[in-house]
Amino acid sequence: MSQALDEIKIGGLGASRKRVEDNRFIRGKGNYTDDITLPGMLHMEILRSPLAHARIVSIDASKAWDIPGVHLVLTGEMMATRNLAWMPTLSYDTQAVLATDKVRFQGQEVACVIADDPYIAKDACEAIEVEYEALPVVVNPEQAVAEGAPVIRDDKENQQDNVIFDWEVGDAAGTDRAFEQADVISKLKLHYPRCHPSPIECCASIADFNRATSKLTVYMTTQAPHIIRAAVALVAELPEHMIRIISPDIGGGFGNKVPVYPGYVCSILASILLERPVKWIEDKTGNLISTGFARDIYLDGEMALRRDGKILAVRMHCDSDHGAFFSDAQPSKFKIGLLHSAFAAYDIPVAHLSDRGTYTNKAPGGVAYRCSFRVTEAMFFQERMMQAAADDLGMDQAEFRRMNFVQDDQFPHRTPFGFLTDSGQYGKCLEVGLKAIGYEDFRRQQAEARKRGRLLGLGISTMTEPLGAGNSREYDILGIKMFDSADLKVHMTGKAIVRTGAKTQGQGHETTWAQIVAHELGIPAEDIVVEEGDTDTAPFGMGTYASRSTPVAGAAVAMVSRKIRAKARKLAAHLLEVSEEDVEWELGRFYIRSAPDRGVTIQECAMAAYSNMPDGMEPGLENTAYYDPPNLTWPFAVYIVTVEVDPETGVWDVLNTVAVDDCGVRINPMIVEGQIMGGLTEAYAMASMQFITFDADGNCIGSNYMDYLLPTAWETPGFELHSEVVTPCPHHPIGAKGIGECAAVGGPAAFVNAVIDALSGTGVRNIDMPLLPDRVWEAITHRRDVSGGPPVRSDD
Ligand code: MCN
Ligand code: CUN
Repeated sequence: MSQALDEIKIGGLGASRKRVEDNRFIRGKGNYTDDITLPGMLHMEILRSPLAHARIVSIDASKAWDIPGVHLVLTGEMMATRNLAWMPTLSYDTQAVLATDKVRFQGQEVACVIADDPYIAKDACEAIEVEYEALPVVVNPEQAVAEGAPVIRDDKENQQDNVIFDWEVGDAAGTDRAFEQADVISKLKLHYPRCHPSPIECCASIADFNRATSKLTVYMTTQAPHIIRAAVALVAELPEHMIRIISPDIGGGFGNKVPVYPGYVCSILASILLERPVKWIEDKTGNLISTGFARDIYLDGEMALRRDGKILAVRMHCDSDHGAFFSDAQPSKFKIGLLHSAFAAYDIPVAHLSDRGTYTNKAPGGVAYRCSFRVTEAMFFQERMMQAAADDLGMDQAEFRRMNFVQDDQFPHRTPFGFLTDSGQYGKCLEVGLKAIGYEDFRRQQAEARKRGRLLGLGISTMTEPLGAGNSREYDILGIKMFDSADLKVHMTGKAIVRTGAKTQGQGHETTWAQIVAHELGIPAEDIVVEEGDTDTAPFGMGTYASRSTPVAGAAVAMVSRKIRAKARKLAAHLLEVSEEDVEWELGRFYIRSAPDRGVTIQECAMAAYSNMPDGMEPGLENTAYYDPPNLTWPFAVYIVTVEVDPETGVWDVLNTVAVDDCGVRINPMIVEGQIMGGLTEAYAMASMQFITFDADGNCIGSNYMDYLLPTAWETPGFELHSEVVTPCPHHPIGAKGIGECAAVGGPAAFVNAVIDALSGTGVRNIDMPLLPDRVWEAITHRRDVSGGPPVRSDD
């Protein structure tokens, strides 16, 4: 006589529940950092370096101090007296907070002014006189390692050149042997240009130090509030319990808001010195010119192939450009992010990968942008290489991938670089994608069109991404293990609040975490409020990036709900006057096994926890779970794009885009689709229009939205999404895998592959992103690759 609730109706697992956070966002009632005004608040602006590399001869701030309304001018010299001129980065490097000796990239922070309003502060910045002595500039890895290159990081005692690291992974000797056996060796060289996450809201902080209570409260746009609290405690030597970091609503993060930036540190010090709240709101140029960039990597690789299409080995070398400071947020053990996740979906016996990281006179790069560390570069190279190899073999693109996939019965599978993948149905995803795009038909149309001089192309890309960093055996940041947490309090009326160590920036956690609790406890999702981002109330967690929230914090939400259910079962047994073993559970209700119509709801159990608990039981119904995942989750996706290229102009239009994503069990299918569409939009932008480049003097080109292009709904093509392949994650409590970045990771190669496919027969193997019409036109007209670095737009 089951009275089980309908999970979808209560907003549980699989419900496309409307995003609860949108209630305030679409009414303009969001609470972003810039919406917050504190009594007595002052405003901070930053003076940035106009030069990319220069010695600082002198800084004279006297005119700035004289401007009425100016309260403080901070320079590197003053920071140094408090040991704050430099700060440690998340990758065991150091980064200048305010320059003392040299400036090392255009836009570097040189001084700060704190004033009554931001306009006075900005004017005062302009009144600061800085004398620079220009130095030779390095703008790419090749220049960085050239004979006689200036040493950018001469501040570091043992740094005699511009090399940050030389990292390798895999089996070099085994790979050499496999290459000797190859029938065909396919080669590919490409550049993944610098991109910028460019969230609509820039970085911001309001530091509020209260001398009377000794408490420092900082409102800020961070994706990882607890990491910031730890960093402030360690760097500024303030007691951790006296620091409260609050991330209010965030207007997009995309990885840009993971690192610690000088603006945060300066606003904190200014507030301590002035004993007043200090607000810093970064402007768009400041954001584009100085905060964490992504990619900027030269990839050079080759694949050893047997004539029948079997891949025997892969060899890859990368030169990655990290800018002036190595400030990647990445697991400490992996110097190249997770670039070695490349080729995880293919059954490749042996491989070797090396990467040399270099300093250049550019803003610190290497931060991930909608990417688990450097997975995007890995998947891009992988799928471009797969296409080139199939072409060299004269094999069908789909067939070549299909035959080399890790097959469904090969899991768990050890990848050539040592990851353990645990589940997937790669072949099935590909079949669904091919059917949806009408593969055979399109190939026929393509051949027909070719006869009439029209260039049609089809690009396939697949990706499997290691999401959910990560199990504490392998993953840490600065030694701190990468688990996450959830805290659940069920009130006496059966309503509840859940808090996690993650921090949503638009992903919809306020909606989806409630759905996990609803699924586990039968409490309707609308009765559960989700709160994140306040270190005084949220349990410790490593924050939201690398699509780790569902795999780690989301798992913790399920686990804490189960702890609550275990206690509720005891309460139910007490209320029903039977022993616990006689109690059965169905969604939202316990009942007596032998008398199913006698039962109590989860809400009745909650009331009993406050009013009628058994003797000896601790009152209340709340708990916390810390979750250390046994492995990463491995979502898989196939993206297929068809295009038409205009041979006269190089302009290309997307005809169709098909996405088949398998992220295991979907908590909220609508939110998952939103994530995929957003990711595909960014993928299209990277492939077609976005790059940030630098001229020979290190001037940043792309520091405004006239040069750095964001696609609007007008330019963005439509996407057809498929959700029929579901391979639950075997170790995640509800079988979910991450999804937040998949389409941005796997998408770019599909667009590029489609354009290259349209040019087949011309001998063109590569055009580097972005595939601007002039580059495509150049490739068509001169029948040559257009690769080897970013396009430089300059006036000469
Ligand atoms: N989800 C689901 N079912 C799954 C997997 C996820 O319903 N099987 C839901 C989640 O519950 C969550 C959303 O989809 O509401 C994304 O979940 P997840 O894949 O766990 O990713 P995170 O929440 O950790 O988000 C991080 C990821 C990253 S790293 C970047 S960068 C990015 C992205 O999310 N930045 C974003 N998507 C973004 N979307 C918006 N709107 N804004 C950003 O800044
Ligand atoms: Cu990788 S950009 Mo997201 O990890 O915040």
